[in-house]
Amino acid sequence: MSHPPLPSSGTKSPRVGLIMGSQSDWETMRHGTAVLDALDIAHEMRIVSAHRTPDRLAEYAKSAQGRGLSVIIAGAGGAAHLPGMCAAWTALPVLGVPVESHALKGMDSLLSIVQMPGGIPVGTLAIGKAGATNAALLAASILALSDAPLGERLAAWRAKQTAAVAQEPVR
Ligand code: RP5
Repeated sequence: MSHPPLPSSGTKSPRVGLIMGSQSDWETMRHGTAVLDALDIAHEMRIVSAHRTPDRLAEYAKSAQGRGLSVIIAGAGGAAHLPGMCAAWTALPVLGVPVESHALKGMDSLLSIVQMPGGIPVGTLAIGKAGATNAALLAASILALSDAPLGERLAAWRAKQTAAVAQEPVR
């Protein structure tokens, strides 16, 4: 089965694949995209549901490495098996972002993602915006191991963040 071209940042080949289980996850996962954009990391985004589009997931994950991706960020909520099933289909690093759910405030998502049985790892981040942000930063750190210019951009991003922290609180 073939898919239409994936949306990616710019014209460069995507190095990070950012997938989410539903359009409703975008509000969380957009924070990861923002960081990848800020660090000029080419990435693609796609809605891939482990249970609603299982064939799409298998095809996406199995083809990821061959298409040049180095890291996959997978965000999902509720019974969030997307990151784990993605990791089952690829040896690429998979970073899981638990999306905050309505029923259980994301605890269900967190435990679904973090409690992978030994043998198939998923690097699990925090629930929600912080997790999406940190997944992108962690992807950047992984890529920077073999990309010195990216390492410099990441260092500059962190230095800017440090400089933005005031010495005293505003009263
Ligand atoms: C999961 O179910 C998605 O990752 C999403 O977080 C959650 C709810 O999906 P929708 O019912 O909003 O499509 O598969």
